[in-house]
Amino acid sequence: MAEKFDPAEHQHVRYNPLKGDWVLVSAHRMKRPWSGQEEKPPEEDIPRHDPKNPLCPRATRANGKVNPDYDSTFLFDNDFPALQPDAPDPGPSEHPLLQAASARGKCQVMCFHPWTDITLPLMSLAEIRTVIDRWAEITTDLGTNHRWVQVFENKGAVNGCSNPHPHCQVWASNFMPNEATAEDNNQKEYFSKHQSPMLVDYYNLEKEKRVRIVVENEDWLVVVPYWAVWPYETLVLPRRHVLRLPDLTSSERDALADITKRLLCKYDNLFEVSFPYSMGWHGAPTGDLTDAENSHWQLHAHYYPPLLRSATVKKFMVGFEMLAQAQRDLTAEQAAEKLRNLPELHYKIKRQQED
Ligand code: H2U
Ligand code: ZN
Repeated sequence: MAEKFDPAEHQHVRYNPLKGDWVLVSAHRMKRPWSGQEEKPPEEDIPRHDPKNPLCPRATRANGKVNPDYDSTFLFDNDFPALQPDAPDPGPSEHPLLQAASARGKCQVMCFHPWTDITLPLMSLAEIRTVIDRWAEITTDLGTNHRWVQVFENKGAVNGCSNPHPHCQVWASNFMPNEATAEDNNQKEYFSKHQSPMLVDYYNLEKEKRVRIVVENEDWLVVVPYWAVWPYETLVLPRRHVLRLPDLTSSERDALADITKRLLCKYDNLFEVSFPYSMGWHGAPTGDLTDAENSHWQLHAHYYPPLLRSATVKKFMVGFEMLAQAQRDLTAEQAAEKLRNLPELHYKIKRQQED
């Protein structure tokens, strides 16, 4: 008789309906020993205020401008923008193999808090709510004349973040980036087949199955998606069908602050370090596409953390992943269970309470 399939033991591929690609799941690989590269754990003794850090209140930035003495969030134009509003057009392509197109846009940076030694999970719910309101405002503002407004946070040195001060970036572009285009096409196709938005159906499915849930409240659900690539990747989904961040109601924003704090405390508690990740929001396109048919879209956030085994061993996306297909070493269900079972009280607060 053939052996019964066990996803935690038997390798298989899973389909990512948002991106339209596949991931190889080979959970038994976690058993192999590791003698490869180890990263430095994140720095613990960051000063609260560093006058030499260009993101701090009153500090001087690279362009010579002095930051205000801000006491909440602080938004400024990136001094080294990858997208500028006025780049000249490359003109018609001379050959189908040498295609270029115009790229215009705007890049901003938003500090979450005046303190350098704080991160989102350690901020109060009111402070996180302010960050959410700013994200929505920036989306509205830059969305008036850009097709795509990408709000993202790059956290942790292991993840390429250049500055420990809590902040996010916003890159707004006159074109749809690749990830946005793939999600747009795939959600559109699903909607035309099923007459229902993909991620609204997915929310309901995960609420019912209950095997990949990390945290939930009345308005939000966080899961390790069935098709996750990064070891502890999560997907943040609203209960209601919502196209973009500015469409969230006040109570949905409060609930988002709650779910964000709970998720990020769990992340930090996993290896008892400030957990590195890249996160970002995806919603319906904006600019001249704002009034297009967008009902196939559902607002969501992705968290892509690179750590795998410990605070110092990350997942390398090299070799087979680069040349063939993404691969993961534990199942989405195993990762969700691990995160779900972690306490929601931040380890630093717990330590303070014990002292
Ligand atoms: P990251 O650590 O996520 O790269 O964010 C820091 C951003 O802040 C980065 O994009 C900008 C950098 O260009 N920055 C300024 O705009 N001015 C400065 O004086 C320092 C950093
Ligand atoms: Zn997405």
